Amino acid sequence: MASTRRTFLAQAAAIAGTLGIGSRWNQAWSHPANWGSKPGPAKEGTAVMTSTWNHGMLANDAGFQALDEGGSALDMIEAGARLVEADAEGLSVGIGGLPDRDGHVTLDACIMDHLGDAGSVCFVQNVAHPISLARNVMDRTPHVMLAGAGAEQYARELGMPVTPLLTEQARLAWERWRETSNYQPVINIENHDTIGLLAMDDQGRLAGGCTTSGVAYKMHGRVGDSPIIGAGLYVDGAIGGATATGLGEAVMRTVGSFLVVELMRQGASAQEACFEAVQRIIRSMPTEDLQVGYLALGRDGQVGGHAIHGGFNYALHQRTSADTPIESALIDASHGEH
Ligand code: SD4
Repeated sequence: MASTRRTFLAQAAAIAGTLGIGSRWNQAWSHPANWGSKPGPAKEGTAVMTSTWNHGMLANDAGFQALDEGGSALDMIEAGARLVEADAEGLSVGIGGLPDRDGHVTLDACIMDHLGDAGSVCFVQNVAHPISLARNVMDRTPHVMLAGAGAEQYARELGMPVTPLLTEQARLAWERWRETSNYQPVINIENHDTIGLLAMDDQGRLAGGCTTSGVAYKMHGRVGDSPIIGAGLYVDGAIGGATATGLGEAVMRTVGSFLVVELMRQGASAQEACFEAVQRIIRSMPTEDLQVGYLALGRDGQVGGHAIHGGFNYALHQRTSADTPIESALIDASHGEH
């Protein structure tokens, strides 16, 4: 890659200051009048990419590489997601993802651009790169979403490899789980199933994507928030984008990513909007045993993230002008730590 890169690992408090986030949100969410104006226009040449969890660092690297090779924000998203989907060691997302309770790896993914175009696949098996399948649904079909066998059939028609995705490591983990068969999804930094990605390219075009193997040991046929436009992902080119990770049922019930973007439209910062969307969940259901984290990118390049509980982080790569190197950070967005 042409740019030199400086990598910082930082705690939220330190980094939030340098990124200009996290100062007013804790009062502001309940006082919309205090919110600032909605995101201003992007500055030319200031690309940003942010992705959930530790694997977001490598995804963002791949995204910036795609950008350097002449790609758009959509290409950044697809490249970042594909990298994580291809990682057979990680027990989440794409190859190596943990199966459902019957031992089937079933994947969900979606992608959306600044024009509001969107593509999605859900409950798809044997396709290692559901993000690319979702992009093909967006680019080449009259539909937004394909499910299950139909999505797999479309992958075959496109000439994509169709092959079983259950690795030996994931099969052994499933065998161990079957000794108790206790469905209790624990979602935190060490243990999650998804990557959500948001990017803005140097022309200020926004895009987002989300790809997952879904919560481990779910019922066969269960689909979470990740492929649902408005729940696991939403992008409005004039305002910003948002993505979710965590227990999809809570995100779907509150249409979380759409909510985050609509709050930004009303003037909330990316950080304030994520905070308020988390409060909606806390106010509407018991949350002791469930985790949800939101990540948002405003059209002005500001990034925010917030979660119900500790143990949520995201990676942020940004270039402040066309000539500056990419700065990379891994940000702890745990509840109460901003
Ligand atoms: C789902 N939202 O299927 C996904 C799971 C997830 O980290 O994000 N896990 O509900």
